[in-house]
Amino acid sequence: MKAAIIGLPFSGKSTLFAATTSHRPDPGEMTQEHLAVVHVPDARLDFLTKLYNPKKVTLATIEFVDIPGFSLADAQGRQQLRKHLPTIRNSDVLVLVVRDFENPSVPAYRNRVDRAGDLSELRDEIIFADLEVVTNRVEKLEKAVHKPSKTHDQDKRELAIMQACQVALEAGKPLSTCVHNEEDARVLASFGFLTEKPAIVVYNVDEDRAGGEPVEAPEHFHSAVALCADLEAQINDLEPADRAAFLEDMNITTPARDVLIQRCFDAMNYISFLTMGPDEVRAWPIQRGIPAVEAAGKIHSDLARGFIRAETVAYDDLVATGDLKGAKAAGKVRQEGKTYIVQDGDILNIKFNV
Ligand SMILES: Nc1nc2c(ncn2[C@@H]2O[C@H](COP(=O)(O)OP(=O)(O)OP(=O)(O)O)[C@@H](O)[C@H]2O)c(=O)[nH]1
Ligand SMILES: [Mg+2]
Repeated sequence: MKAAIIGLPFSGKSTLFAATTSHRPDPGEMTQEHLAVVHVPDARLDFLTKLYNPKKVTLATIEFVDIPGFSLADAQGRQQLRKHLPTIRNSDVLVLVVRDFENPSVPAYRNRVDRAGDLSELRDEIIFADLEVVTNRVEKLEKAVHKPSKTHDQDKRELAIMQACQVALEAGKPLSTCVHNEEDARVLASFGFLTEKPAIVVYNVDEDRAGGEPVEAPEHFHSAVALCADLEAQINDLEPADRAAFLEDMNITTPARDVLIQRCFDAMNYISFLTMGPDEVRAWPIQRGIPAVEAAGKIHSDLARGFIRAETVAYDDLVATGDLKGAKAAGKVRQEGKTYIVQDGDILNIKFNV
């Protein structure tokens, strides 16, 4: 999973990126994109590790990419956004950082701190970026359907879909509202439209509000959160043993890093299944709702091809019964077939034959 951190200039994107990934871009590289991979914390693996003392423990990962700020006040700034569109289109989830802190030494965008105004400006620009692509496509398809061609029927259907997209965007609605069936999803998929991606808003607040105030997700956003990126980055720089005391002092229950990772997971509708054994204990991120055979395919295509059954135990049942032997004795180990919908925390042992 790849998450793009985007926003207006000086909203604190690189600071949030540092708080999340422990990677601080050099001051001289502020106009470049930065990429870092973080491990998704999963306390369940600790228990499994104690049971098996495996050679390897593998956590799920998320890639974060820090996109330089773009001003929407002039053509040059908007050009700046265009430059980074391919990376943003290639991401799965968007993290919009909105400034909500006073800091006289850092000029605020348009010289005022206005989180609602900034967010709506940002949102409009994202919608506009998609609208440009959709409009181009509509124009091309309108010409194409007037000529005989092998793809005529397909072009006509795509045109209808794209026209509906155009209407939605012009009304300020994201393209996520335009996906009603598999064909819509397939037609839109190759464009990497920004407004089809789940998006999270991070309000970057002053230090005295670092404890996080409840914030409602604005319409069409998956969720919103308030945090102080600057403080979180400083805490993240501390030795792990010293962090807890600081977090408590600042009334922060969960560090920004963990909050952001969890939000991205939730926005993508991801869960994790687990595998365990003496070689490796591992968390596997999957989309909620996928069947066991597809989950097996994430491990290796052979496991999907030769799938026989998934020996399954829920993590909580394993903990309650002590270990796999205990779980078996208590009748908690189930034999599930190809279509079984994998649940968060399921520990799977795929039986297969190729
Ligand atoms: N007071 C305060 N200052 C912050 C906070 N977050 C970031 N800053 C400061 O704001 C300045 C800009 O932060 P960056 O993280 O570089 O902002 P950015 O959004 O990456 O900026 P661009 O990439 O240039 O658009 C830095 O001097 C930060 O120290 C915050 O939560 N509170
Ligand atoms: Mg930056």
